[in-house]
Amino acid sequence: MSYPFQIKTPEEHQVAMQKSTNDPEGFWAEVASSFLWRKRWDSVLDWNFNTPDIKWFAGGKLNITENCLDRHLGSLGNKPAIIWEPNDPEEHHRVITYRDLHHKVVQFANVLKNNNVKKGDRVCIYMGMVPELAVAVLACARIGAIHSVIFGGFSAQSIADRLQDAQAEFIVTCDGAYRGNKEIPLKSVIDDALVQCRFVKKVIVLTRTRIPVSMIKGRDLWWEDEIKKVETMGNPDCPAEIMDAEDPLFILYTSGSTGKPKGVVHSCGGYMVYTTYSFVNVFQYKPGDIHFCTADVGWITGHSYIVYGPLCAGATSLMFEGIPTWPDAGRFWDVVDKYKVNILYTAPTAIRSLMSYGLGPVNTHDLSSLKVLGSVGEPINEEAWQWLNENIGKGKCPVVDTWWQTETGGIMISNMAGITPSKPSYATLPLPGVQPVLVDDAGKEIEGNNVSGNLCIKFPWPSIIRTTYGDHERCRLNYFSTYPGYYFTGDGCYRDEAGNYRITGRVDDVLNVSGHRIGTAEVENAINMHAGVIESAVVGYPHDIKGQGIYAFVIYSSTHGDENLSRQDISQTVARIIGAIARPDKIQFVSNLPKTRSGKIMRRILRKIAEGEVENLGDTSTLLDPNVVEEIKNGKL
Ligand code: 7RM
Repeated sequence: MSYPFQIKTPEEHQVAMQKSTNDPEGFWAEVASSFLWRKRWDSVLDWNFNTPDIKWFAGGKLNITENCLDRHLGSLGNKPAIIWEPNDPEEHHRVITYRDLHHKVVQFANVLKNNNVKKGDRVCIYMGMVPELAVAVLACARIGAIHSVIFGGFSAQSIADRLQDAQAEFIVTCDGAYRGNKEIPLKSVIDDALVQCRFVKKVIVLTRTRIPVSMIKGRDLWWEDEIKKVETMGNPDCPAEIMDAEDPLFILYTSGSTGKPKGVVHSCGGYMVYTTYSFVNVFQYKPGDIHFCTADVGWITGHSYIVYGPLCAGATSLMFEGIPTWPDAGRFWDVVDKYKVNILYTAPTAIRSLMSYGLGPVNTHDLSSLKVLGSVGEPINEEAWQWLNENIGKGKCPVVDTWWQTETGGIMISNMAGITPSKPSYATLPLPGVQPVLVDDAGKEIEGNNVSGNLCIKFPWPSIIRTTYGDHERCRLNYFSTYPGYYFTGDGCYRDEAGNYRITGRVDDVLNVSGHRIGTAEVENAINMHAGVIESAVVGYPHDIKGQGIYAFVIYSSTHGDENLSRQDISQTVARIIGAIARPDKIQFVSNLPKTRSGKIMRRILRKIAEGEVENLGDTSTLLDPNVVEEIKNGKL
């Protein structure tokens, strides 16, 4: 596999940057030409950010799985597509070649068809990090069904909300999942969700942990039995459904500033082109390299840089079922050593957590295969950046700090490994075809360097969000109306003297906890479900490992009784309603919340208090009752 669009020198980078701004359509048409299209597009780009209405490669026809699988069979059939490392290092790993993967995807696509899944139907996938998760994703794409992967850490209630929003009638899950020393009963969580979702017709269950499950007659089916059925049917093929470039490929739910997660919709053509382009260029993937992205496929990073980007590029993608700290804090380095990993793409929170174990677990492994290190999910602090660079990369591996979002589909701002310079704590420069701008609160573009502002993008790129599922107006309001004419990211940003971008964090009510996006309103809603809670306000505060921690101020009805038990009850409620990832780190009981005369909670003040900044609270003149603040300050945890 060669990549005609791979940038190999700083000069080629210059050329690409210029061409992509002067002639974006010509630029992307050229990139797109090296993919497999059943019919070439009629027009490269039609767009209007106001409605918004964005079409890339309109009239083009393709199937992304033919690009990920079929077109590689000739040259890469026997090459590993997925290497799977199980949670338990004692269990056998698996190597799945492109031929194997093609076969499995075709088989499972036929299983879906046998169960009456049709093009455009929504299929919810709630599985652990097993190869069959990638198979299920690709099988949906094969037949044109829209997958909605839900991270295995979400609760039954979160699943039910997402099933309802997408009206998903089909589910693919596992009996259970292994994560470190824990076993998660996935099917049982699904069963709880389905009490509220009677419209679900079929649940296909893969065996992984053999934890006991309840299988409901007529609804629940074993993956293995369904595969046997298609095997006896004889026809091993499943021709790829020919999709329009703009047909939806998947929905992925993500948190915003409201209480309800949004179903971000990505389309087939543009997403394919952009994830592959960014994968090959940012990581400088070379044929034969082993790419290890430590994310879960339940997040966008896993969609784009474990499954679609690498597979479209004919790469070898390493999929890891476990966690960085089990059975010990050397697990990542063990995996790197075992498979001679060349590219390691991980998150600052994982790095910070591993840093705290010292160099013992690092130095007992051979990391000399590493060529490129990558970071994603949240700002990487300079200390973590240096640690990664020195102790993991031994000063020889470029570190790419990749800024992007669920909504952007692929990496937007990042250095390119070995091609453009890095700068610790800076994502640095936009990729070719990406046009970032900083705007002030009035929506006016801030020109020049050494400036800060709200990060917007002023021109479409192929994998931009197309809509929020079932509610296009919400997409417009969320991303395209704050600063008319621009896509607004929700992030604050600084641009240095050389034009490098440094993302400073969210400017809306979205938290980033261990690289996971969580809306403060979502957590508040969950806390308020608890019977004893009258009102709550949630803010983020700096956390050494998680990046941000969740701080909840709660007005509680019965202040008698054990406060710690009440805290645990509230925490349990949040885990039930959202999932364990949203459990508050701190819960402070208060008798009042700081409000303006019009009744709005002054989060700015709470944020300051949670950060430990109790002296300088800024302007408090609009406060209804200043005494409230004093009380909260005195009770700070
Ligand atoms: C890929 C992903 C998106 C939010 C985004 C930022 C933050 C992500 C970086 C970063 C600083 C980075 N998608 N973010 N990457 N901040 N530097 N390199 O994380 O939708 O889950 O989150 O994450 O705030 O808006 S996401």
